[in-house]
Amino acid sequence: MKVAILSAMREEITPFLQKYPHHTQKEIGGNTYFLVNAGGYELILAYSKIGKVHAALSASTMILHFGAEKLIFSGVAGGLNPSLKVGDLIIANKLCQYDVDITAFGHPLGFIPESSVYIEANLTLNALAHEVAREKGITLQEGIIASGDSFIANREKKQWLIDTFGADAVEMEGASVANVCHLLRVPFCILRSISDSADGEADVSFDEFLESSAKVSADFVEAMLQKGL
Ligand code: OS5
Repeated sequence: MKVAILSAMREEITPFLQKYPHHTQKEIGGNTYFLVNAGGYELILAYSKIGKVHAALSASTMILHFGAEKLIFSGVAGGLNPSLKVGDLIIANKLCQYDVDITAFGHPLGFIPESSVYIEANLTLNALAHEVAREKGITLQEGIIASGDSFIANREKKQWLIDTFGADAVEMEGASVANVCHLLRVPFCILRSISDSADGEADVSFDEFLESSAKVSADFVEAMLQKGL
């Protein structure tokens, strides 16, 4: 089975490249795609660069060019729900683009005609993630992830995301990947480990915990692969 593992930043995909050092690589559209056969899977690994446009291009390339049949996003996020601390894991049950605004036409924030505010993740992959978490004694929270093209480092914006979208975590790519996968009918799972709390100290926390939280997420994805997608 061809499985895509996508991250946004080099630091988020590096733990996978360390796990699977014997890869070949191909450049498309300014990104490098790393191809590896491991554990009975044909893995396609990449980091997209930051933001929704980059992530959508990479997800599309992984599916339409490389033929990925399932996609897992692995990386870090800002925690909005106070129960999420640095290093904790969250999988999205649904995702929204908080920066879509055509409210001038009477639509709710985040809504796009012929689409919807929220895109739902794949129940089977999420159930597998919960099963892995249970077996390994890892706490895995499921919740709403809000995506937009801003690094949130502000208490008021954080509260707005919670109040407006019921969001538990914030990042800059997940909802665009979810949209691509939904439209191309590829089951996906968005997994993130918390690097910061999207507040006034977020930049410092992010720099400190990017690497360690990225590894938490990557280790969990590896366990999902071992369990069997
Ligand atoms: O990919 C972006 C979203 N990620 C999740 C995330 C997040 N998103 C929104 N708000 C938060 N509070 C979040 N916490 C975690 C992480 C990433 C955030 S943008 C980080 C940019 C860091 C950076 N900028 N320049 N460099 C690093 C140095 C550099 C220079 C050249 C080439 C590469 C890096």
